[in-house]
Amino acid sequence: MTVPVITAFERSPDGGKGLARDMRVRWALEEVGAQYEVRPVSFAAMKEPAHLRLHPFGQIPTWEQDGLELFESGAIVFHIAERYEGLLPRDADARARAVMWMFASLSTIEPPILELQNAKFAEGGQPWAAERMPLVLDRIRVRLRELAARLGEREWLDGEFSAGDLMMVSVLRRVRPSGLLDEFPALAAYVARGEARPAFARAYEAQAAPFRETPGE
Ligand SMILES: N[C@@H](CCC(=O)N[C@@H](CS)C(=O)NCC(=O)O)C(=O)O
Repeated sequence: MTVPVITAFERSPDGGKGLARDMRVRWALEEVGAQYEVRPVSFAAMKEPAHLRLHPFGQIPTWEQDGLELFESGAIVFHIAERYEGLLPRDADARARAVMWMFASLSTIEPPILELQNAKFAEGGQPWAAERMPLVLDRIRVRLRELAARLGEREWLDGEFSAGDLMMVSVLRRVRPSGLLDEFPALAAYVARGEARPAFARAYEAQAAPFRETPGE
């Protein structure tokens, strides 16, 4: 097996705060102790044929290893979790539930959070933007409240830490700048537990390092 190559932003809009989606892939790789290489891609290169052949939507992250090419952070993390030990339980039912939480993070929790980003950045200048914002925020609150209720006093969503938690924590980190996460202390603490994992710290450091090395850029 050759070392997998993943793609990441050459210049991340977040300047290395680990909100770009290569972070989830790096974190998964660090959790399972796999080596990997990172190929930075510029915004222009992402839309060129060579990258579009890998990723039809011209985005990061992607995965290349031994002829297998993947895009979609969820699919990549799932592939890592299946190929290596440590991110999915061996028990078949517990494994199915961990996968369920991966899907929940991406298809139920992430969409309203992305909508907030659209409302702020893509539609912020529209005359109706301010009027719409409370609706956008409330849709996120509904999901966070429901998720907090299910998490309850648990450390992780279902037993041991799994790829489901890795994806959920990654998705929740994206809403923290809005302040909404702090309205739900149990979820803020859950995210903090994820961030306290040594594998998270290694991944975070690796993605942040290039931005510190080129100050002012
Ligand atoms: N659903 C995709 C979303 C990928 C995505 O939105 N990637 C962002 C970086 S986090 C990107 O490449 N943005 C640049 C663009 O869309 O032009 C995934 O989870 O991998």
